[in-house]
Amino acid sequence: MNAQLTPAPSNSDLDSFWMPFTANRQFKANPRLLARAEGMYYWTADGREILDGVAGLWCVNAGHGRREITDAVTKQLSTMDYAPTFQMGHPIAFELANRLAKIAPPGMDRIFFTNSGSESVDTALKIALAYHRARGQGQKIRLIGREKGYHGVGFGGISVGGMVNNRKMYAAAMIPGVDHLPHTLDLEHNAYTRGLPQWGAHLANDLERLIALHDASTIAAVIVEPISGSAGVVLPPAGYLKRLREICDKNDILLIFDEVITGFGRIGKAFASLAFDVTPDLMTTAKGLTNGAMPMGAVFSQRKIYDAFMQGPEGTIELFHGYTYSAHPASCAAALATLDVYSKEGLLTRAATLSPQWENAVHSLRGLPHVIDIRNYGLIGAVELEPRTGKPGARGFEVFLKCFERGVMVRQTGDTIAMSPPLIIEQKQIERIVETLGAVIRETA
Ligand code: PXG
Repeated sequence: MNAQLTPAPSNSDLDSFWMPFTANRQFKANPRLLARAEGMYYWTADGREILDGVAGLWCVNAGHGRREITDAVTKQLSTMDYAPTFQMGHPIAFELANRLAKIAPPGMDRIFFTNSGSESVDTALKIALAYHRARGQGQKIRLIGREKGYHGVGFGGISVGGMVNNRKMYAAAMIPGVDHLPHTLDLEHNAYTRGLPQWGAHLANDLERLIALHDASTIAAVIVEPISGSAGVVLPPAGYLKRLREICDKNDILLIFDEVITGFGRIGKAFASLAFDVTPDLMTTAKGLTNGAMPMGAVFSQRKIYDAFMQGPEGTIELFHGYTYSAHPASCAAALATLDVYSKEGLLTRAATLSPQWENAVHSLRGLPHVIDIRNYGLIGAVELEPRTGKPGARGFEVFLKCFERGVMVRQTGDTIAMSPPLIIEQKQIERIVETLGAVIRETA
């Protein structure tokens, strides 16, 4: 095994890469280098096997090293490496959009391609503003996000997002006219809920308060993650998303679901909107779209929104927006092959089948030292630890590190440990993740 691996760089070789969302100095003093991946596992540069409890970064839903995807990308690159999609087109871009339309929530069959979740979010926000303007409602300019929301790192995304560290440095450049709903995490009422909390649907009514404050005529859209991932897994109380939908409908406000994490089978249906039976107007996706193998995102739009743009003279560009790599041929090939794998192996619904086992496994950690909450839905799980006094995040980081040293990769946000394994996971691997995490929590002061 070792022979196939790229040699690990020495510590001085690590200086030039300014790493994203990473404590660079701490990491470079004690690097964790992944060099190979297959199925449910990574191997480190020094040949250690690591069970992937997070699907890379919530994206490798069909497991690593899928030959079908690699082959499709290789074939596409050797047939046509790149083609523009501005005033030009290439067949598999249209094929992919048609395929996605078939699995989309009802009516969401107009699809705009991007390269990431962040770009999908900024695209959706722009479409929302432009949509109202196209209908002569150009005064609808406000965007409503939510506390603890994560919508990527573009200026639009951080403005509607609600993660303080992602916002405070850039406060001067936040887009104007944004307000936030309260988040729905409430340990006092909902700690250790299995699946959706029953308490808290009324928190959606805060949208009515914001409407009373700003007036519906100034509000373009509300954006929420159906389940927040980055904030440490925050679930929507039962009925909450439906209530948001009703209030938006009543007030001609677009509802945007950010499904970058929940899309492509993570919670047991193709999309959370299908699982929760609430259809948004716009839906942002990325990650699982290509199984993480190529960068790509997609914004799904209700046809009525697309149609609102298709007015006026036919030679007019209807939306002044797009990326050089929108619908990149290699990404389209990766996505088509990914959809084939999902469909052949039933992966878009497998999380629903595994969910009861997963739920029991993660909730078995209840009662361990410092554990203050456990949350789960589909194949998402989170264990929240009590922060050490004056050192928020320290206990969480230690647990993450020790799990990695014992061959299990989990994700840490503050003092919450989040898990979202590839959807191909087997019972034995579920047990190994939870046993390792449990053992580590037991011995972490
Ligand atoms: N929206 C949501 C809901 C996301 O979860 C993005 C947008 C941005 O996607 P890109 O592709 O631009 O990164 C995300 C990304 C974590 C973690 O640890 C989550 C994400 C990214 C990195 C880490 O929870 N989500």
